[in-house]
Amino acid sequence: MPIDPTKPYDESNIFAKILRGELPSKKVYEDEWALAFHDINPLAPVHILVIPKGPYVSWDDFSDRASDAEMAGFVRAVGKVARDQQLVVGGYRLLANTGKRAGQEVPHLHVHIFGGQPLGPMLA
Ligand code: D5M
Repeated sequence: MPIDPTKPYDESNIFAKILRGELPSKKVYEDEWALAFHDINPLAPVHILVIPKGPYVSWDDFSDRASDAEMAGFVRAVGKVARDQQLVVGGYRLLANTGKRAGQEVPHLHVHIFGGQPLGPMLA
């Protein structure tokens, strides 16, 4: 079910549980601001999700409420993960589904990193 953007942050969402260590993930990176792990249902040879550590429902919520330090830390983490995964030379794609029409399923902001193959004009 796509998320309902009118609802407050739900502490029981899957990514909140991963952040609290209550569910496992295939972690690739972690720092003060962000956690990155492999998507459970990869759509490309490299498909990683990067999430902020703070309780933000979506890109909309994050860009509205997060501090400058949280935003900078998160953006730097996304870039670092892509570099660490050797994606820069071949190229990669970032995607943040935001809200119902975009089909956002998990109500904790996540940026998808896709790479490892030619990606074409859009991923489904
Ligand atoms: O994408 C939500 C993404 O989250 C989707 O690609 C599957 C992924 N997902 C769901 N549960 C897990 C767990 N437990 N580990 C890793 N990845 C997961 P959206 O942009 O909301 O449509």
